[in-house]
Amino acid sequence: GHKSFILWFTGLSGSGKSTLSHKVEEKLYEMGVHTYVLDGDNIRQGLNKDLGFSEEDRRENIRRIGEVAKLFVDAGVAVLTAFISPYRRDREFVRNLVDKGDFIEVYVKCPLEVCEQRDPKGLYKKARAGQIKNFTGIDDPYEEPENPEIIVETDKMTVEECVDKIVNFLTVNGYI
Ligand code: GGZ
Repeated sequence: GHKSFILWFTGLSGSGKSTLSHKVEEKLYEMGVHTYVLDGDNIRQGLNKDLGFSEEDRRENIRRIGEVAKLFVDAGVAVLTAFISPYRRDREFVRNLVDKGDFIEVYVKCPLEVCEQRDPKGLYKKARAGQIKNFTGIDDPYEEPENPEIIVETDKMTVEECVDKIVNFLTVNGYI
């Protein structure tokens, strides 16, 4: 058996949160861990489609995701979340929703310049052109985690190295 927990990925758009959460999920699945990934595709298109990107809406986005993640933990599922979650106090709110140790913050660290070069959806370009307002890192804040359980630097490490660091943390600390 295994403990259920929230693996909370936070970082800029294009930092690699979605990629890493799905790769870690694959590894956990192979190890027999029951997992679920919450990301923009299944949350911002559904439950949270009434929310935008103001500070208030981002807060409400993260609050609802936290409450849903908590339900998964109650159901015994290891939940992985991939949201920018730019505000420290919103991430701390979720941390405090669950038992101590059940919230594992993963800072997906990558310089803005690198995220902007990747620009997989062309959103940074639009933000620079003023076609998207309040874009995180351009004209909206990102508050770096102060004490994340895990930091992965996606401009310096391969995807495989990042995944191994996360899975190793879970193993060494008895989560899996
Ligand atoms: C940041 C935005 C914005 C603005 C649309 N700011 O790269 P993506 O496309 O797939 O990831 C981004 C996603 C961010 O949604 P989150 O729910 O993760 O944000 S938060 O945690 O702050 O609530 C980006 C896209 O939505 N996107 N407009 N203004 N990202």
